[in-house]
Amino acid sequence: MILSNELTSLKLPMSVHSFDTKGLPAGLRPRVSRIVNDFQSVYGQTPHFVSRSPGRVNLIGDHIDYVDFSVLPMAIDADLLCAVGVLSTEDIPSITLINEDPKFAQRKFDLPLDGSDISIDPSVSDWSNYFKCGLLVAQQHLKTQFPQKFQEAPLAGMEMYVSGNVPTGGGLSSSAAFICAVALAVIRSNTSSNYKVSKQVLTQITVKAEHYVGVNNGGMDQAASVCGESEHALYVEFQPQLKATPFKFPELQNSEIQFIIANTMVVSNKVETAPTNYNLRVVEVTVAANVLASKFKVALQRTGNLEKGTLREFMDAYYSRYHGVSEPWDGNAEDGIIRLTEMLHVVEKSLTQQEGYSVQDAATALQCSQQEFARDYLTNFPVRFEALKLYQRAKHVFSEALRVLLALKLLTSRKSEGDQRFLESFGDLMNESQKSCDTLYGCSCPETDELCRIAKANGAYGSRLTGAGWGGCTVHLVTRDNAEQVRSALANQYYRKRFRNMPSEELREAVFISKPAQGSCLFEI
Ligand code: NG1
Ligand code: MG
Repeated sequence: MILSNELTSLKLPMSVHSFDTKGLPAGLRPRVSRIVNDFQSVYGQTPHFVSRSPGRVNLIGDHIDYVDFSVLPMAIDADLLCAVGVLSTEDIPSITLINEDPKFAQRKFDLPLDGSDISIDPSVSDWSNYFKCGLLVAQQHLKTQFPQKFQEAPLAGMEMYVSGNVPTGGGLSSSAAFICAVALAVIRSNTSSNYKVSKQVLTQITVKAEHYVGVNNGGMDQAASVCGESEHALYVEFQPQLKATPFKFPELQNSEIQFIIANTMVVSNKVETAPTNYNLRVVEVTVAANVLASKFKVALQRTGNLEKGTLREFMDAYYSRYHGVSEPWDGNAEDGIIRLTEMLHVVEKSLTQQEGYSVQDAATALQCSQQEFARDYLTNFPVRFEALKLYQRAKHVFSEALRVLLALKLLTSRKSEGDQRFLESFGDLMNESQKSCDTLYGCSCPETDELCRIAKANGAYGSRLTGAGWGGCTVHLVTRDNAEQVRSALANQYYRKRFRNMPSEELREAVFISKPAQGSCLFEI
């Protein structure tokens, strides 16, 4: 199978035969040989192929992908490899999963013989659930591509050996890396080696995979994991269609831009905390969009990521009604900056700031009963709350979307600026993003704040949480010249203080300099 880029602007052949290894991390070849050997020793035969998908770090733009505003992540070297042996069609189609890390216990199960969907129980937290998510979306893809073959027949069975080095619960998207590698593996196991799947399609089919384990996520992680390019940040747009455009970091005169990733070591289990954290935020921004729509007497299109409408749709509807601009925002940065700035004024003057909205308040604002409100907004995914902070959440979303556009402008029109000016301006945007995540979105934590404080005091230009937050990882903008100074300050003032005897190997995994890496790929063995 070839993972082609035909539908995106990215170039990278994905079959090992025409493999450009330049963009891949130096450590990958030995790891691929090792996983092939490990597969042989546990399954007694050579795997047919190895699929790979990396983790990601988001430079700026958190908690806005699910309302369809653009984000700026990059794939990282840490990744997930799946070595796969495909069972013959005569065998009972079963799946065996073995993970190199013994904390993920071996799993084995049969696939439904009639081609029906495999069941996933989101109330059970188990690594095989993520496998099943990847399998399910790949199966749906195969059913639409080859209905005669897959509509009522089982998928091929697989023996899989998994090896990953993306920290779990660390905000670097180990879940997306696993799901994307699995989806790629399932498609490869059930098609011929010249079947083509584009990166855009692989991203599209994996975007909603985690919904099956109960997380109402957006599409940033999958886009970054699949479409990553070495030396480039990715500008990921979700509307009018999914598009990942690589941008090279500007070259500095005597130095180089680098990013440090530092893990708070506070593990945030997204599935368990979703009712008060992630999914609740999705509800809050959805209610905010509808309250604003009702105040300004506009209708939301409801054609975007969220069934009940997004803040981006509110922006378009408002613009159409009050400025006579019926075309939705097309992603143009200048136009976006004007529209988002106006949205911030709109939020300021029309949403209640203080206590937030009770169910009663929200129902009144939406002119519906409390029961109708609960039915429409609170049932798809479980949530728990006392008050919905509509003002704070909407203000974060519009200001964060604005910062992404300002960051993009800096990346693309830097020539006239000096290096120092660029670093400071980009860093300021990251710092403002952190402040907004903390004070308006409530997704930071004391450990994140501490890492950001230490990094900035020791020369980082910008520091922020990355990904969902509530723990997990932080990202810091540095240059080649001061990277070591910032890294060792973090090591001494955070890790060595809190975890007295942290082995140096673990320290290297907790705080490291990261380069943009290549996205998903497949090695035929
Ligand atoms: P992480 O931190 O990788 O789980 C999550 C969402 C993203 C995005 C960010 C916040 C999943 C799989 N991913 O990322 O879609 O919303 O939070 O920007 O839940
Ligand atoms: Mg995740």
